[in-house]
Amino acid sequence: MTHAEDARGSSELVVVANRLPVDLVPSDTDGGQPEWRRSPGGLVTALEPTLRARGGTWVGWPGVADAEPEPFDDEGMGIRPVPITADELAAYYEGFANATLWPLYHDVVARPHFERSWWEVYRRVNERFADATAEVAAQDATVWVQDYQLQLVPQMLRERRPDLRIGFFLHIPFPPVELFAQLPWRRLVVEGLLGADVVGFQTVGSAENFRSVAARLTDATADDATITTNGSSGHVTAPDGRTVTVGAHPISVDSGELDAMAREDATAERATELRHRLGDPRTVLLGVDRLDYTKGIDVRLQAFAEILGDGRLDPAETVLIQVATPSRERVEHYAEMRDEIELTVGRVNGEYASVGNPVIHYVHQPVPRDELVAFYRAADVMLVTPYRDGMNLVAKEYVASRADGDGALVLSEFTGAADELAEGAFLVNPHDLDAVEDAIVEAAGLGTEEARRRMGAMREQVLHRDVERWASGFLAALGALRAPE
Ligand code: GDG
Repeated sequence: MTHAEDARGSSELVVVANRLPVDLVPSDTDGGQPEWRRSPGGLVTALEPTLRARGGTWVGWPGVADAEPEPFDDEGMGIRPVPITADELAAYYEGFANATLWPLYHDVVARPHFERSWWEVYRRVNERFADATAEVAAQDATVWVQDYQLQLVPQMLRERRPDLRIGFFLHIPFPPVELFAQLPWRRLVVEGLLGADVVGFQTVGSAENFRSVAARLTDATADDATITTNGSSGHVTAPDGRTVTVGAHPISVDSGELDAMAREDATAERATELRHRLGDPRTVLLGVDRLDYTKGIDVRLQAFAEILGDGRLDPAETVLIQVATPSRERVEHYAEMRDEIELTVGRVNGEYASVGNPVIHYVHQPVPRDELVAFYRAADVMLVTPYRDGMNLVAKEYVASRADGDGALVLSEFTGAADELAEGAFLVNPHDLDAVEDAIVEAAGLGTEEARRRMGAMREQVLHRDVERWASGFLAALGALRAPE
């Protein structure tokens, strides 16, 4: 018996993610104890109730380097921290995850760095997550591993605990073989994923890419089943003869809660007040993103500038709010991009704004969630223009927040969300600046009836397919729950 088998735990359901649903926050006072603080997010909202109901455990990093907090029970949900040192974070997280995999998986929109030393640390940290999971999982338990930081965990876990049902979900796109093949450790990554029983992706396209990559780069074979977002999956026979189910499970948002928040009088009042503060313009355009080069913030700023320059929208009657939340500031690509975006904002305002009336309001700070919902409600046109995005929750949050049935969405066709929102959104190719400009102008001039028709179609999708349904659909594919109706 190995040590891991010896130390078998009692959790029937284990979620493994880079971050825990709680953050360890250093104390304000000298010598005080650090405290745990809840970190909100869709994944947490969707999984917490199921974990609590089943006495499950969440395995993840507590959010601070070099800390080794003890495991604890959070109202029926186990919390199992995985410690990571500052040096490991630089190599595993900022390096391999965010400067190698992130750009590679997003169509190489920035050049990925391939660093041998980062790979070694990525492997070591994945092993630590697998060890921690093997310790807490009960006999025959279900384990659900999340995202690109932990792609080696399924296989490592299977070696330690062959009794487990293992699922993996990738939140970002899975690239076509022509790009994925650049990765020096490509075979090891795919074999890592094939350790799972179910591998889930945001879109049919990513699931298909994975099946062909597995067949081309490993000894696995793929069947010729058709994958759909309505529940049909394909299969890959792994090199060890196991069947791995590969499917599309598009993630979503807590639509009901956003809809309810948007309906509150306080939200409507804040939205009106916000428009008033902006000078009661005719059209408010909005972008909300982590400041990331994949999000195409530069595209929409450039499109907006040209539209004003061509006189297609009047700078005296049009305002763009761009919320660009600070993100990954220690990764080189991000610092460069921030400078470029801020330069463009300054330039466009210099050219088209009058004193006291900027045409672009740029916010480089996190906005509280209720304020964000008021922004969504205040915006006539939402701009979501990534070069590539796994899903893009902002698009779905905007739709869920339009309880009034108004508003228009300009959406890049290279987001996962475009697969579901094609009927109501203005779909654009973000590389085609003329097309982006046309879509923005058309969306801004949309008549009420057509706006309501389009928004109605999108709301039907988003309110029905919420994040709860996503989680239960994936767990059902894994055999851990009954399929949702
Ligand atoms: C990855 C994939 C996939 C942003 N600024 C503020 C704020 N946000 C919230 C948004 C939204 C979330 O952050 C961003 O989610 P996205 O889906 O748009 O993008 P990523 O962060 O890149 O997420 C993506 C997702 O994983 C889930 O699978 O959809 O494709 O890249 O919820 O609202 N929230 C608040 N203030 C802000 O300033 N409160």
